[in-house]
Amino acid sequence: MARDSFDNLLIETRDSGVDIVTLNRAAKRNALDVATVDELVDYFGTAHRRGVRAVVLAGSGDHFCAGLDLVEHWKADRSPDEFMHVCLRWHEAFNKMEYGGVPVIAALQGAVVGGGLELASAAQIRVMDQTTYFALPEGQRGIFTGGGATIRVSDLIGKSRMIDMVLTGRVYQGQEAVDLGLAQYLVEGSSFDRALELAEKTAANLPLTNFAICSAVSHLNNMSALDAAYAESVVAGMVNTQPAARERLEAFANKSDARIRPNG
Ligand code: 1HE
Repeated sequence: MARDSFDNLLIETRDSGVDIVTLNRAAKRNALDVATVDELVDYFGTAHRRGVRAVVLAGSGDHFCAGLDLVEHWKADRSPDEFMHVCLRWHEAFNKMEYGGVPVIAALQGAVVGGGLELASAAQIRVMDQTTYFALPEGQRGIFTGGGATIRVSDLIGKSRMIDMVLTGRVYQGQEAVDLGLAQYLVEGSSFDRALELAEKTAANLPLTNFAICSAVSHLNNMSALDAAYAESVVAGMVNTQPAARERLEAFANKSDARIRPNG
């Protein structure tokens, strides 16, 4: 990591290669100030080369993240140019999450709103608990999204629903949020426990395979179908011939590996 210690993130490293990264400003509902976003850039910018196999991204307290630190923004009375650079820094952090090649599993509770939803939507997997709710309150606050909601939230739920959320302040929660694609999992108990379980599972995949899943898919989705098919073949050429995969393929061929069966 570029720095020795973090003030706004708590980082715990497990033997499995899973890191637990917790937004640690519960008193401010984990609102994203400049310092926290800098720490996210530093952490996610180096996670892959530090050998991190998967990340659980959590928020301390009752809420995952309240979005942009509105008080910092109000006090700073920023110029357009200054705020454009604030947003570019957010994009740097979130792009490192989406394209960095390390699986990020977000454990969500309470408010996941505004920039908090933008942060969560840069994770590969989102796990909700019964308290989790999503909103884009920018419209009501007299501002606009700046951390990628126009891209990632639109991608998750479609442009019309995203526009409705910002225009009307509509809140999504529970099964409806899962059905729309805001999260992949809704649990009765702790979202953190399920996120950790999923992170441990993904950490057992080969790192190059995870790199392709967590970087190539997003890049390929930005391309034309023709170019994506070509680039997918190049990525598969590398990943599907990696020496580390031979043992797993041999186990399948020898029938010593478990078969895929339906649940239940
Ligand atoms: C904050 C923030 C914040 C809380 N910036 N300080 N985001 C929003 O519009 C959401 C704003 N926050 C809320 O609606 C609520 O705070 C919550 C639903 C998240 C939590 O409610 P609650 O009742 O538990 O907490 P609270 O009493 O509202 O706030 C507790 C403290 O956290 C209080 O500080 P204190 O010093 O008075 O104790 C709040 O000021 C502080 N706090 N949220 C700063 N967001 C790149 S563009 C992205 C654009 C956006 O993200 S817009 C969406 C902004």
